[in-house]
Amino acid sequence: MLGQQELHEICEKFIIYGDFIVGVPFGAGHINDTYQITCDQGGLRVHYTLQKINPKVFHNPHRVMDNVDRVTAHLCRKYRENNRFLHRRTLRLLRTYTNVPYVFDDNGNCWRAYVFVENARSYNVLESDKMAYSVAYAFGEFQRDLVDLPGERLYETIPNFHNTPWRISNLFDAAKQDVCGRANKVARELDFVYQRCKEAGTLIELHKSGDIPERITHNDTKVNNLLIDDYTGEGVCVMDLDTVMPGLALYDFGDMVRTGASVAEEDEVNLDKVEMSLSRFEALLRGYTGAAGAFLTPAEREYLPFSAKLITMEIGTRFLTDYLKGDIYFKTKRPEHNLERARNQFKLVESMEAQMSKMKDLLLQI
Ligand code: ADP
Ligand code: GN1
Ligand code: MG
Repeated sequence: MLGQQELHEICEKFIIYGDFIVGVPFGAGHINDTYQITCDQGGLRVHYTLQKINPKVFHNPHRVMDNVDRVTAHLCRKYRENNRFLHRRTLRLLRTYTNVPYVFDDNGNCWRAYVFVENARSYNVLESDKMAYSVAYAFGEFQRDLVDLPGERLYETIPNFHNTPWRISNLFDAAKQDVCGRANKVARELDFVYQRCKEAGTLIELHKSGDIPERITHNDTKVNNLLIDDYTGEGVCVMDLDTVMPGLALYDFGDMVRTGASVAEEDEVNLDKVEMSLSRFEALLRGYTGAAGAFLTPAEREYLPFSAKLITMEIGTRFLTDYLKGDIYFKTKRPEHNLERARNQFKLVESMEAQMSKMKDLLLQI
C-alpha cells in the first residue's frame, strides 16, 4: 500500500478541483489496489476513487483504459440524452492535464481516478430478494445499454477469461506441476472438477453453433461490483469495468447468481452455511429478464439456470488453481484462503445441482 505523499503525487496529475487531504484503502476487490481519496474543494470535502490497475492481471493497461473510456463515455451520452442522473449511473473517469484518463507512476504502474459515488454501497452478500432483483436489473440494463456501442470491437483485456475448459486444463496442469507441494491436499477437489468437466464447454459450443451470440458483456458481475443506493435500494452504478469486452451474456447472469443467490460470503469456511437461495435466484431471474429479456435468444434463456452452476465451477476452479500455484493471482488474507474459497464454491455448485430442476421450473413461470 502506498504512503500519503505518493498518493498525493499521483492525484496531482489528475484534474481535481481540490486539495488532497487523505487517501485510505477501500473496498473488498480481489485484484486492484483501490483508495478513497478525500480532497478539500472550496471548503467542501469531496471524495474520489483512485485505483492502481494490477499489472500481473492486466498486461496491457492502455487497452483496458481504452475500453473503459469508450464504455463510460457511451453510457454518459446515453444517460444525458435520457435525462437520467448521469453522475451516479456510470463511473466517470477523471482526466489528466494532458487529457488522458490514466497516468503511469515511476514504477510503471497504471493509475486511474473516478468520481466517488456517494450514498451508495456494495454488498458481498445480498440482504433481500428485492435487492437481488435490483442488482440483476442493473446488470441487465448495463448489457442492454451497450448493445449499440459504436466503433470497433472492444479489446479482449484478458483472453480466454470465461473459457471454462481452458480454466480446467490450467487446474490439472497446476496440479501436475505442483510447485508448492499442495496437490496431495486437494485430491477430493480435483476429483470434484474432473467429474464435471464434460459439461464445461457447453456455452462455448452453443456459441460456436450459432445458438448464442457474442455480446458486449461485463464478465465480472459479482454483486459487490455494483453500488446500491442507500435510500432507494436501486442498483445505481456498475463498477469494475476492466473486463467489459466481447463475451457471452450467460456468464454475466451466472456470476450474479453465484454471488447474489449464495447466502454466505465467498470465503465462508463453515460449509454448512453455504447454499443457494431459490428465492434469491428467482428474484435475480426476474430482475435480469426484466431488463435484458427483450434481446435474449431462446437458447440464452434456456441456459440461464445452467450458467450459474457453470461459472461457480469455473471460479472455484480458478481459486483452486491459484492455491496450487502459490496464491499469485487473487489477493489473499491467510495461507489457505484460496482453498477455502474453492471449497466454498464447490459446495455452492452442489447446492445448485440439488435445486437445478426447481431453477428450471422457475424459468418456465416467468
Ligand atoms: P477490484 O478490481 O479490485 O475488484 P473494483 O473496481 O471492484 O476493484 O473496486 C473495489 C471497490 O471499490 C468496489 O467494490 C467499491 O466498493 C469501491 N469503488 C470503486 N469505485 C467506486 C466509486 N466510483 N464510487 C464508490 N465506490 C467505488
Ligand atoms: C475477481 O476484481 P474482483 O474482485 O471484482 C476476478 C473475477 C472473479 C472474482 C471472484 C479480473 O473479481 O473474475 O470472479 O474475483 N476478477 C478478475 O471473487 O480476475
Ligand atoms: Mg471488483
